[in-house]
Amino acid sequence: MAYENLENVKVEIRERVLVLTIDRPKVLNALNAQTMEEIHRVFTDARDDESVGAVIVTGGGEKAFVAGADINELAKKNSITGKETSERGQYILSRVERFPKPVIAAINGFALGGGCELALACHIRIASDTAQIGLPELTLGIIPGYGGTQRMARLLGKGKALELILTSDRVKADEAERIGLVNRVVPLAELMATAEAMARKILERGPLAVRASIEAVNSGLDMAQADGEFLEATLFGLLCASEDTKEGMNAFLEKRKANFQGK
Ligand code: CO8
Repeated sequence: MAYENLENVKVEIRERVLVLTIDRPKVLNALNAQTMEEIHRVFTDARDDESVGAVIVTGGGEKAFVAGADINELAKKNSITGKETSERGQYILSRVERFPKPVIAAINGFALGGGCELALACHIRIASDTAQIGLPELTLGIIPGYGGTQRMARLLGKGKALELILTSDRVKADEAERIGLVNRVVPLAELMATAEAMARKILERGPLAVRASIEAVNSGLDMAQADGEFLEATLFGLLCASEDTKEGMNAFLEKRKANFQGK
């Protein structure tokens, strides 16, 4: 059975939108190893779950999305276990990034360290006006270890990413929107409704095209542009053979709403 034996995260599916709540509010939803594995299990189950078309990731409680990796566990790492933990987290967050259905981070407070890295792995980030986002790892004498050095630089550019990493400064929501770290800022009370509305808008699009777009953007960023364009054309060609594409075109020509089946 899917989504079973979860202690540190909560799962709720509302009409094809799965809301994944990281739920350890006493420690501001810090990501211990068990929580990371539970996140991995939810995404693994949701990948094959046809009743799920989109995922929203958020934090339990009033204050935090996720305030980082659990420092109680980090304090015990040596060079071997530290590297292993970093690699495991990178793997789990790359599964989030490459998830074939849209993943929206609803950032409801502190998104720090590993929490910021989790948000960076999501496809779209919506923040509440109470959010504070940053990579404070250097204050602990470590560096971001869940892909943050790579994703932050790709999202913001090298200069801004290095500024935020080296200073460990937290940015408030309006600044995060200005620099492109989040897509949109809304009042806290409107956060989940805004994330859900965006998920529902994407659910109206052709699901195969949604999947192909995520793949083209993710894989393309790791390629030379000409190779990325080759991938784009190949995915475009594949979609032209799908029933969804025929339905999308016919619906337009017949002046009706498309009824996509994901085929
Ligand atoms: N880990 C463990 N416990 C935490 C964490 C955390 N990351 N963040 C907060 N807590 C705990 C606090 O210890 C506190 O517990 P208690 O009530 O028992 O004292 C409780 O949560 C509430 O926190 P505060 O009292 O500190 O709340 P404040 O509102 O005063 O402050 C802050 C909120 C500013 C968010 C503050 O809690 C803070 O600075 N937290 C740590 C933020 C941080 O440094 N995050 C980065 C962690 S390192 C990381 O994420 C590395 C990722 C890559 C790992 C690679 C694998 C090897």
